Amino acid sequence: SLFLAAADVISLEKCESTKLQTQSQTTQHYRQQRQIPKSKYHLQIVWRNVIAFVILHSLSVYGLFWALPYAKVYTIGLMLIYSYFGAVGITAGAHRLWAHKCYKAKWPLRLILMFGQTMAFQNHIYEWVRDHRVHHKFTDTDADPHNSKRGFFFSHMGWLMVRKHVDVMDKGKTVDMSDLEQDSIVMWQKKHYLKLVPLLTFVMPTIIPYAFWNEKLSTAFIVAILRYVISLNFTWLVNSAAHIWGMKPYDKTISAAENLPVAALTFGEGFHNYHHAFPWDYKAAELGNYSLNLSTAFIDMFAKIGWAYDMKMATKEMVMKRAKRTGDGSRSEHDGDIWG
Ligand code: ST9
Ligand code: ZN
Ligand code: ZN
Repeated sequence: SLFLAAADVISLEKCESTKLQTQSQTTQHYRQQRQIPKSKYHLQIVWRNVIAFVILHSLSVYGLFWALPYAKVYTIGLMLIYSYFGAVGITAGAHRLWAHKCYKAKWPLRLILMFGQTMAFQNHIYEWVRDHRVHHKFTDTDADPHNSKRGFFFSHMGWLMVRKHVDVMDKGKTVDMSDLEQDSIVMWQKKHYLKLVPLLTFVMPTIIPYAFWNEKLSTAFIVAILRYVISLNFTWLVNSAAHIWGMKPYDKTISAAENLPVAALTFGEGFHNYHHAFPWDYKAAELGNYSLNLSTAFIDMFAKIGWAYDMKMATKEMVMKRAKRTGDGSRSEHDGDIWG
């Protein structure tokens, strides 16, 4: 069925490689298997992923016009709840907690974030974080999984439809992942990901509306797909649009930019120039503007009950100093924030 085809996106190619290889053999084996000389790069399209994304996007267009308008209000409510938890699972979880260690979280919060991150179906936390740390360490080089120098489409979704550049594997090995290996919640999700992801992303949001408020199975299923595809595209905009368009008040030498529309669509992850300048700041923005940064609001809410703690934040002085040294001049000395 469809969701299994979608789950296949992550499973098939990996099964053989993970089972047969040890970590240290991977790159060498990968080259031999595909006959890639050390220096050369061949663009290799992974057709299974292309097909999966074409199907998912086609169903979403159908869903937007012919399923969503006929869906029951509770089904739409569930879609919004799913969007919220999927989003914070990525932003407050995979991104700010696990990839950048911007704050610490007690296990109940990590459990909530892990399930939210699974609902987002953007690879398991371990893989998401590894790719993201490699993106920060080698931004806009061949070792960057979604190198924005290769254009909007590649950095948006094209990178998920081709084999990775060998530099991603080679240089990616220098990234330390031992902190995640010690997080039992992360490792539990990694182990059970292929069962959890279809269940949480597609089966549950199809069955729940059918069982509890008599929604048509097909409507519930298409709405679940639509929710998934919208959240994917919003997320991908951080890698594409926010690496192309916007001001660079903190560092004009990098492609990452302050992109307000993207920030609004991604729970506050579009202040990307700031984020690349201060990746450890838990707000991922200079100011904690809740309306544009629902992820910061989420973390602060859990800080109130002590489940989130040790939040890291750049001081105004640090930010000013950096803006003066490397910024494009768009952050005035009097502003608290370039957006006023
Ligand atoms: C998705 C991810 O959509 C989106 C990430 C977005 C990030 C955005 C960040 C911005 C901030 C946050 C914003 C949030 C906003 C949220 C708002 C929400 C409204 N380092 O990958 P393999 C090695 S996923 C080190 O198979 P291939 C490693 O040994 C969408 N080593 O390479 C690995 O083996 P193992 C759904 C690395 O064969 C081996 O290489 N999922 C690294 O070239 C092979 O790795 C999909 O579509 C590294 N970074 O295949 C799945 N990487 O893992 C798509 C690899 O065993 N993925 N190695 O250790 C695939 O099918 C494949 O990965 C591939 C490449 C075809 C793309
Ligand atoms: Zn970036
Ligand atoms: Zn980041």
